[in-house]
Amino acid sequence: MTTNKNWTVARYLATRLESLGVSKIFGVPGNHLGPFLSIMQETTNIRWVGTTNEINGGYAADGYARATGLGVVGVTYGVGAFSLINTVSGAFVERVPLVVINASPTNEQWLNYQALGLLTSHMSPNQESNLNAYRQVTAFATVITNSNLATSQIDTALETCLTEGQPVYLEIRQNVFESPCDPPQGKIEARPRPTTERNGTILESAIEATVNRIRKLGKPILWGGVEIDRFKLADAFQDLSEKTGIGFCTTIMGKSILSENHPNFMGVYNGKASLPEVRKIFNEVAQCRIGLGAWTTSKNLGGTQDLGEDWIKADHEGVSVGASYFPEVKLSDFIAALKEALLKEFGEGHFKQDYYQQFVKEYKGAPRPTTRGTGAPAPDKEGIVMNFVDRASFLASLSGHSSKSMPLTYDSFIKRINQFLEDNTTGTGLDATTPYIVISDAGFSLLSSQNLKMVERNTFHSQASWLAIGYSVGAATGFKEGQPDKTPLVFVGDGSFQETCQALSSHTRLKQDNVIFVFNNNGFYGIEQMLVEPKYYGKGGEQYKDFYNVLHPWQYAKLAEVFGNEETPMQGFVIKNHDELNDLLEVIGSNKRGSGPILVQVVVPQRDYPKAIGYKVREAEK
Ligand SMILES: Cc1ncc(C[n+]2csc(CCOP(=O)(O)OP(=O)(O)O)c2C)c(N)n1
Repeated sequence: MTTNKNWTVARYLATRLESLGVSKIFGVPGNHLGPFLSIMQETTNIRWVGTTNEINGGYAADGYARATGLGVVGVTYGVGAFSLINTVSGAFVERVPLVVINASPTNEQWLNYQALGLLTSHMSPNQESNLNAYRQVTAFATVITNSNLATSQIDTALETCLTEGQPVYLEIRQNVFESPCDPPQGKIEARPRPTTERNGTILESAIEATVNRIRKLGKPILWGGVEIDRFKLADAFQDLSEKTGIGFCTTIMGKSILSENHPNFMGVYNGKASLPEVRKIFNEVAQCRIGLGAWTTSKNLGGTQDLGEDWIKADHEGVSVGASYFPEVKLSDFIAALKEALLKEFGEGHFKQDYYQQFVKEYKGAPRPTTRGTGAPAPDKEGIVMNFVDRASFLASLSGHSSKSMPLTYDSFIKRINQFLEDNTTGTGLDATTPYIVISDAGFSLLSSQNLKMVERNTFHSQASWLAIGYSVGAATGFKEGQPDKTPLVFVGDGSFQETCQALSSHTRLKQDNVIFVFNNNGFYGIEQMLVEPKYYGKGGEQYKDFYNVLHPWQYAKLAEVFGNEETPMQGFVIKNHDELNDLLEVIGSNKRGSGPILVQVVVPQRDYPKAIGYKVREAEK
């Protein structure tokens, strides 16, 4: 048995984290954190990944957590912790398990402040300032001042983190790290909530109401969300869809919860900001909608606000069927019971139907414009291009090549990337795998990349609820460290990139093979313009341009020279048309491990926007 002498609070914390599978910790040190990092490296295999600032440290830890199940970020008190807090808020809102270690001044320094009014660097006169701030954005926050209590405080924090799947905050006084403590005892695990008799009764009522609603309205469609991933319910969701035959869409946040090769997959539904074809089949062909673990955030519901009587929603441990609400129903119980009830009532495969086929049939009466001269279908006034006959051909129409000299647009670029992903897929159907993961930032990047076809589960990531711009570039560091066998493809607007571009330094330093596509719409906060004054994007709209959306133009591709060097190279490209994109994709496809990240400045016209957000312009011009 190891004696207490060999165990310190720093070793205890690092050992506990290692036992939970953590192998990298991200952040920016300070003298208060130093002792922890030295002991951690001496006593465990966890390695420190220093990032250029706390924001990138927080996003990296968040990405690592999404990839592996737990992320850790370490910072120094005050200056570091307050810089970090935005990123932790994102993890809190989006239910990402993160441990924040905030190394604070020593007990003696705090006593000096009390006795003499002596403020040590980074201290605020308010001794609880950091703690109180973090209480707002974590599931558990505590200050460790004494090694006797440290072990139980650490264990409570870690168990809370795993159980709630949310960030926890450990503020640890510098002197405590080296203080002796007991060795770890027992295991740290998540504690699932029990299902009680009362839960069972409410579940039965919720299921009865749901089945009645489906019987009455007919033609259901599932809408799978992020909780399917967070609560590890992908198999149960897939089983429900397959056995009952009900087709499914996902939210943006839930994108890639299942393989998008699944024959029941109908696209990403994101309210008015969906592709118009997806919106039609989801809202008009399907007669009732069943959200499972899908949050009604603004980005998931793009421009729509209230759900009606034709909606059933199960999430946040409650179920609503139209206006009736059934509390304390676990999503896992609901999905399993719904499957049983639907099979009993309607039989296996009863709901199997290609809603796109039906849409094409019903839409026949509508005029079909053709692109002048070519006879090819052109978008109608809702942006629908009738170049498909069923679900499979609609999804296939989202990928393809373009004429070589054609300038890039958001949609034509993404269509070609879709083709690239398809060309690089191994295997078929649900067994298909891809060497890539996609990390998409806010704005037009997200709205265009929502239509990338991800053939493998959990290969698409975005911070689509909190939506802090710049997330993707910082998070890529952690995704890559957590999933070294995948290559991150990052899609980010130029404004978002300007927030966190220093993360490129970590990408090169770690010899990551990330590909960062910066959409360069001539230095413009496009989505902001679209939200405030969409007329800018309509005919003769130049006059509506808001001055505050204009960015300072950078030569983005040249940053490869700044952040790379001979030992840790990085390549930069500017592309303007499909010919250049094709050449670039050859380079990306053959990029060798160790040849470093690739930064691509993707030049698109300033007034271009993804088709999915076209409803804004149409509404503004009405
Ligand atoms: C940290 C943060 N600051 C500000 C915002 C507000 N905001 C949302 S989108 C956006 C503009 C993004 O511009 P860009 O990255 O160029 O992409 P585009 O909109 O052109 O696609 C801004 C400033 C935000 N979401 N997050």
